[in-house]
Amino acid sequence: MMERMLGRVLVIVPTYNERENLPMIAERLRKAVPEAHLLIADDNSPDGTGAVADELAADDDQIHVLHRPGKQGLGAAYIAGFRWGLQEGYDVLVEMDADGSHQPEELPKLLEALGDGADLAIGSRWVPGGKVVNWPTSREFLSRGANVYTRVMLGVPVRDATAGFRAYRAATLEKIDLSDVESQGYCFQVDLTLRTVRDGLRIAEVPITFVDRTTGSSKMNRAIVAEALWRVTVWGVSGMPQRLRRPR
Ligand SMILES: Nc1nc2c(ncn2[C@@H]2O[C@H](COP(=O)(O)OP(=O)(O)O)[C@@H](O)[C@H]2O)c(=O)[nH]1
Ligand SMILES: [Mg+2]
Repeated sequence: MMERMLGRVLVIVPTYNERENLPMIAERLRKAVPEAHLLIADDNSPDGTGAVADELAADDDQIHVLHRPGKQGLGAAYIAGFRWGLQEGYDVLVEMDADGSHQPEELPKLLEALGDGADLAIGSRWVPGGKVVNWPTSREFLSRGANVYTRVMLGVPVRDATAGFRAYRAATLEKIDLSDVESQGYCFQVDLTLRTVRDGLRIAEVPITFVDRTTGSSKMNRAIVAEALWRVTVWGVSGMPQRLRRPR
């Protein structure tokens, strides 16, 4: 019902070596939000995830696959997915991980927030009601620290700016300029959050329960953390004169 009001929904799932998770997440999504279409953006995973994706798409005309030549990072995969989705005329574009950390059963809450007027709905671990399950303490520490640093440096009024379970209105992605996004790794999420805030668009944070993966392995690494730290620092320092003149 909510989906009908919002128009056509495309859920983009980036994959790199998620062969064992992909059929599970596709099935759960199709059940939880039957109207939504799924776009799998695979970076030519060595484990054959791309072929699994093709099999799923062959059996279901609401499943689509974007084959990318190689591992170019989460940000690049999403940009390609967004471009595909905008070109195909979807009204809502969702970001969701393949490993089950983002529960498709919670997607209706994000779509509701868009229905209530948000331009971007973020599934948030760090607002009241948000939770993480089975995450190692080190990862929780990293995520909380990254979010405190982001808030201090950028002044964005968001508790979970690094979150990767989100729903964008197509109009939001059309307004924020995607052509000059350089973020390759997970700081892509912060990048788009900042652009959304700077364009004066409305962000709603919806509490979610983030469940650590039980199959496959995380692609997070030091280079991804270093890129995020570097870029957030540069954005923060370059935006600071403006923020000092325009106190909130
Ligand atoms: N296409 C693509 N997907 C990626 C890349 N890096 C991570 N992913 C996917 O992004 C999602 C989140 O990655 P994950 O390793 O679970 O990150 P974590 O949850 O922060 O440990 C998963 O679906 C990954 O398969 C990449 O370089 N390219
Ligand atoms: Mg994960």
